[in-house]
Amino acid sequence: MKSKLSIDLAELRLANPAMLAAGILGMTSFSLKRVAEAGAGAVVTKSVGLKPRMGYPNPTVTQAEGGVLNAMGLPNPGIDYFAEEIRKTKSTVNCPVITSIYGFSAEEYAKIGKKAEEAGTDALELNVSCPHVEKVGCEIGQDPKILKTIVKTVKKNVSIPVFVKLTPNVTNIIEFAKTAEEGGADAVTAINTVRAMAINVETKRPILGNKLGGLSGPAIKPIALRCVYEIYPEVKVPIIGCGGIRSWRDAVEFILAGATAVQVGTAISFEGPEVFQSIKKGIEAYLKKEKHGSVREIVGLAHRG
Ligand code: RRO
Repeated sequence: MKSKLSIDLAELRLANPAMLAAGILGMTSFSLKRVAEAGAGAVVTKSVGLKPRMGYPNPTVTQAEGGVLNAMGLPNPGIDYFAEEIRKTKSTVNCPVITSIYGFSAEEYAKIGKKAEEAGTDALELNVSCPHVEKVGCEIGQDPKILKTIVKTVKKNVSIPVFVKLTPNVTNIIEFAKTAEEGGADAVTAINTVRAMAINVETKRPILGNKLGGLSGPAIKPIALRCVYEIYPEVKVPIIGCGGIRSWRDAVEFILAGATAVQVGTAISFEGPEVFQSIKKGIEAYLKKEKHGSVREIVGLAHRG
């Protein structure tokens, strides 16, 4: 039975629209289970590649005004090891499990996607938008031709839904949302972090080990919201809003802008997984107060003339 909070995302049914964003607490089945038990409607893993990868030297994270700057550099144990974590997660959580994947070629994306599918993941989220890793992140998400090839190749090789996480570090994000849809994407996630940096005035050097990183948190919320609002009238596939969401009010803003679901990331570092309960309860109270029958009913309402 459909509840007021439940939503359909591609072929997935989520009990509520607040999902765990990739990159936060998504590396082990233990932490994914913790987030699912806290009330997330779905969980997305940390991005995983074909081979294990160390990531960048420290510092990899620093605070910024209104947010967090990171340059982790895609640290991950590789899909062969991670497949076991996917299996364990699937056997212990009762919400959809989405595996975030990255690769250095279309074939690599497809290979990783197939392995994740075999391990039982419910959907893939293609990370084509890491703002600071050469030849894999934005370089893919900023090139429509490569982006389309990757989405098409993955779609040909798996039968589970494929989401594409878009970068805001482009002039016109609509073009990339449309490209992902043309390639066969079942949903788009908007947005990954905003390319950014911080400098220590005493050492007179960039703070992050990698110098450049990605900004997340409340500081990017208006940018992410604008991206969702711009994409909504241009594509038919559902949009997953991501960027600075930390309260039910933020979540509702994204849904009114056109998001079917939202992802919560940085807020968890500050408030813990309990943030999912307050978002869920807040959306429910909002629907009641505004006399709306369901979340589905308010998707994109901010576009009314
Ligand atoms: O690992 C990272 O440094 C990272 C990734 Br994969 C990403 O997609 N976005 C981000 O801000 N950092």
